[in-house]
Amino acid sequence: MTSTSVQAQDAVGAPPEQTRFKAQVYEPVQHDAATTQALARFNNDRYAMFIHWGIYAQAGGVIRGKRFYGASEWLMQRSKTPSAEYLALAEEFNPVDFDAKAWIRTIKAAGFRYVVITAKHHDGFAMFKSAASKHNIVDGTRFGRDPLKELAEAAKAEGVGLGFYYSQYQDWTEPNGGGNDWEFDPKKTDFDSYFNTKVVPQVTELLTNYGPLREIWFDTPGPMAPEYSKRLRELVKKLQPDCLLNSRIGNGLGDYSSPSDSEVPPASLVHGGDWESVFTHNRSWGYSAFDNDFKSTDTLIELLATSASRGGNFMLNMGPDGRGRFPEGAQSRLLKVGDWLKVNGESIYGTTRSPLPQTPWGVATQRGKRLYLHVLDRPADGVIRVPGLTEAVTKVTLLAGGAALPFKQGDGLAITLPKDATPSDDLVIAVDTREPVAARRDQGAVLSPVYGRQPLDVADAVLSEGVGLEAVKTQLSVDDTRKYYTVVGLDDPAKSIAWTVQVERPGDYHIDLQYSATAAQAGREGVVEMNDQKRAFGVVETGKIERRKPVFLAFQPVGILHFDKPGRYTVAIRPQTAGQELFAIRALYLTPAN
Ligand code: FHN
Repeated sequence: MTSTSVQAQDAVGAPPEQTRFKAQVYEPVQHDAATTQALARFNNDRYAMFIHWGIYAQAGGVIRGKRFYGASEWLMQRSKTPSAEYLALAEEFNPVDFDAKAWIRTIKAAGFRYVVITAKHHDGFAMFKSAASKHNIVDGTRFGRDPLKELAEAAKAEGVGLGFYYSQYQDWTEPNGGGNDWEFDPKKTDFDSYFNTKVVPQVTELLTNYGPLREIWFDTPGPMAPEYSKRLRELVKKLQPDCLLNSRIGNGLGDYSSPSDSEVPPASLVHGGDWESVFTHNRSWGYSAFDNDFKSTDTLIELLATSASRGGNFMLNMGPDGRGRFPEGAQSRLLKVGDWLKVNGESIYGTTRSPLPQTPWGVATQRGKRLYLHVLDRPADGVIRVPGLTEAVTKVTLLAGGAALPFKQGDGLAITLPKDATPSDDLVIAVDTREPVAARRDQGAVLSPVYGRQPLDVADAVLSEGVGLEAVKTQLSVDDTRKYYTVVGLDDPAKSIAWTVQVERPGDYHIDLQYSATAAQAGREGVVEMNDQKRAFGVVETGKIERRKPVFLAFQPVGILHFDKPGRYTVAIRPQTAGQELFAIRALYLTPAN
């Protein structure tokens, strides 16, 4: 039995009022030979498309004339629609514009290396021919074809990897499935029967009828008992030993980790291991008729580069509409990322995580003796600095066009960007060295006055004894259910959280604190300190943190720190007195104040 992977701190199944979760750390895990080989290919790929497509696309987030904002694939649950009414969508669903070959052409042109599509989501409707349930696209719609079969053939012909998403616990149109408490009595649910008569047969069909699969992407295991995760793992590995399992199979039995939705794990929590971040493109996984808020090309490239710089994959979602079309606003932006990858793809595919600490200009990826600098924030003075890079540099080139760039090397590396460098997107610089650049991630975030506000995330802080890191599962804004990190136990002057920073040159920096605080914490006092400089502050109440309600985070100015010479410093926060937890801090920001 192979060793298992890390736990996914997925909040599904947790009590609804729970907002704090153990922060997930990503560690290397031993696997059997087939899984190890499959993970090597997985890590080489780095970039995938996630597709959420089901009869919910027919509704597009609207039912009985009412709009439901956010994730449109949750329409049935959010509207508490009875199964019979919801399944009537299948009678209308007829994706006449679906063209698997066109989808795969777009996927390939956009630079994706594999695609994972929903075979069965929480609504229980199978997007493939299934003998286990008549609620499937072949037997239950006018369309009458198996799109997963057509997609599998098209993907194979073009060398694109294929995986399937499968909701193994939630099934809202099955009395014995999980999650439908508006129609069925949870106390009368016979999950074992559901698992044996639907989940096992359908997962078997998926692993038998569609050729080799890269992964089965399970989701929301909720309270599902370990025996079921174990049986699913054994079933998948028996039928396709090199088919990977994500951590949302539940009970620590995945081969790689799926972080929370819309999260790239903080670099300091990644000590190795395999993971794949997942993001919506707008704010819904399924097609939404009224959400066209698609992330920009620059944002997508930044998410891809940042994921790769931390040693993980980036899987970006597409929600095709009820006719089987990719929304134009999504497709056009993806194709521009594909154009960027045609020029800069070597800085993503097959790379390993950055050996550098946090830098204000962007992120890095590595491949042996070549370091790729992804310049996401252009410096005002046109010089990219990498302090402490002492490995002998032999060549510095701009990937786009291949021009050699002037550079100086002393106790670090300084590269001068061309004046006419393209104004947008991620500029990638290749730095060739005699020896691979050694890891120096914990040397402290680089602080430079040529950039604006620079964040020190609490996830990257060194925590004193008795202080722990937690993930806060809440809503950072109306539709943004991302989590953020904070600390627990910061309640005594003997305890602190601290960051090391590398200051390039002398100067003043303004301090701001980003945090939430309850009424009980209001009035608590803390201090930001660096050497003999101490900047006191008082905590203000921002409100309770609740699971599905937008949380207000204070952004509080505290004062100015003066760094009198280049070098490494420690910036710390500690309570002034013992008592309540000081606050739920998310980040400390330093902004040049000269
Ligand atoms: O509930 C699902 C959701 O609909 C979507 O499929 C996401 C994708 O990661 N997974 C669950 C929420 O985390």
